[in-house]
Amino acid sequence: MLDDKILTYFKGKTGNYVSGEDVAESFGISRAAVWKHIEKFREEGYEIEALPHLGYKLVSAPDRLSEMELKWKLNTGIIGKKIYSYKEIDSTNDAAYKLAVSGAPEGTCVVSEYQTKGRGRLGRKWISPKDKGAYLSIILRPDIPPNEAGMVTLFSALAIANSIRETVSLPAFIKWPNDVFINEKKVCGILTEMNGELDKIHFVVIGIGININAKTELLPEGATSLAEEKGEQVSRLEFTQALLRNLDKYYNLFNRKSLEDIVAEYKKLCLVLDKQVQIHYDNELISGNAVDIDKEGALILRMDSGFQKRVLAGDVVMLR
Ligand code: BT5
Repeated sequence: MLDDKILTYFKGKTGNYVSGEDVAESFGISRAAVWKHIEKFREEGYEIEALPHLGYKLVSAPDRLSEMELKWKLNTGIIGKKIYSYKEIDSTNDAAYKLAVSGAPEGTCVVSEYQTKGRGRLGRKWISPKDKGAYLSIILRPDIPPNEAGMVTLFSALAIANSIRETVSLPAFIKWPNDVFINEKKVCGILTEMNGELDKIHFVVIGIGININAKTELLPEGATSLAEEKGEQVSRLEFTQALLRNLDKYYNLFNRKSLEDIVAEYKKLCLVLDKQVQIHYDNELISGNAVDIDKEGALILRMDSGFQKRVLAGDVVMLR
């Protein structure tokens, strides 16, 4: 789109004046047309100064998860090569799933500022306050059998926890398998959905919902946001870019079969290990000590009977 091309041009010259004539010439449009684009960018929240003899200067960009801003200096290998960004959508997972069915390449990312039907696991809802979080889904096409897909959720959780630690220096931990917690409150959830056959995956959609600047009043009980824990606003753009880069890094490790390394890192941040837990699994309530996580991402429970059980997914309640 011409809008994005012009913005990219301005971003490359952030802080410097660019003459209207230069922009007009570069894009083969009139100076009046340049002015119209500038007005539109301002409406979207870009701060642009205009001086009669000097031209235009981009001063600052809004904290929006637009395709252009997200891709700016992203430098990932696979994740986010193609980004579809929306102001509002029903569910980014539904949109990504449809794109994947119609052949979208792996790494394709759907991101939205708001979701009207954000989903959790097992038909639960994901509350998605407008312009306050990041709601995104990524398509992957790993060459693995379905029983290895659990690791996708695990490395995604690790990418999220590390992005939080790197960008806002908060103590993020993972509640196996798919929740990220800060100070015992849920800040992020992951919904991994798969399409495939018995022995082969066609694609996986990783859905990530993270509370960034939402006040706790907008969130369900027991939830928090990065801003609430940090005590200040957090750049959604910076965080989401860091997340895409970390997902790219861990997906590479996963493809190189460095599963032991991923699990070792995961275990350091995992809240449930060495704890007595209860898990709803296959319509059953089982309890025991969480003793390990294996290289397929399964939780190993030592039951009270002494028998060990491998659990692939479930809702964990920590007892002590
Ligand atoms: C999850 O499910 O935690 C996975 C959530 C995935 C959401 C993303 S957003 C982008 C993509 N598109 C979608 O439609 N979904 C994905 P689960 O473990 O089932 O947890 C759901 C439970 O978390 C709910 O029943 C609430 O108790 C709680 N919850 C809902 N919204 C929340 C929020 N914003 N923050 C923290 N907890 C929340």
